[in-house]
Amino acid sequence: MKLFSTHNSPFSRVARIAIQELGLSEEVKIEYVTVRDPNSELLKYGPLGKVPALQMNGELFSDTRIVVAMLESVSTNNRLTASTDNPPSLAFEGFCIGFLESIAVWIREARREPELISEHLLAVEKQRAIRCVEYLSDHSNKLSRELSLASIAVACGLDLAKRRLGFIEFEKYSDLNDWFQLITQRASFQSTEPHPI
Ligand SMILES: N[C@@H](CCC(=O)N[C@@H](CS)C(=O)NCC(=O)O)C(=O)O
Repeated sequence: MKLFSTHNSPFSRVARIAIQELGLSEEVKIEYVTVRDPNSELLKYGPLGKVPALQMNGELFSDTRIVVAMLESVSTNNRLTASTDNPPSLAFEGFCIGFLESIAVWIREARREPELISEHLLAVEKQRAIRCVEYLSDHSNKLSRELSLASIAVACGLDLAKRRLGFIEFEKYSDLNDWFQLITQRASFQSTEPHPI
């Protein structure tokens, strides 16, 4: 199995953390590729060109949740994704992945050429992040209960928002901040830290 990744994509980081937490580090080779590049190695495997992408059983699996679900299918460790048998967990997982996506949109916007930046979009995403952090603080028991795709996605989102945007709203909420400090001490998080830019 091969995971296509970049060093700084938060979605790739979720997949790389999942590989370690699922005990698959020996089985999955990580290949670092470029994105938004017509010469990207990844385009030899499929037209999408997005990371993470998992090559497995002759298929290229895209989208973080699908990648993590496929990794889980060959792991003997506990699962990370929520089951359809547990609608509250599944709803929370969808929220958490959506939160990470919104942070990625915010960062992408903030890093455009100054004349191309939409202040409106920045404000929309900041407001969304503030709302979501408050919601996460009210539901921090769901994050701390067990390691999950949901908790990994939120931690990667908060970590990147702090590093790239200086967004530290979550530090106001002690339960959420304590959980964040703890989860980011895990070896899987420490070894996948984004590079400075
Ligand atoms: N919803 C996708 C998002 C993946 C994504 O947008 N990845 C970014 C890196 S953070 C990417 O590969 N972008 C390359 C591009 O837009 O061409 C997932 O969950 O995997």
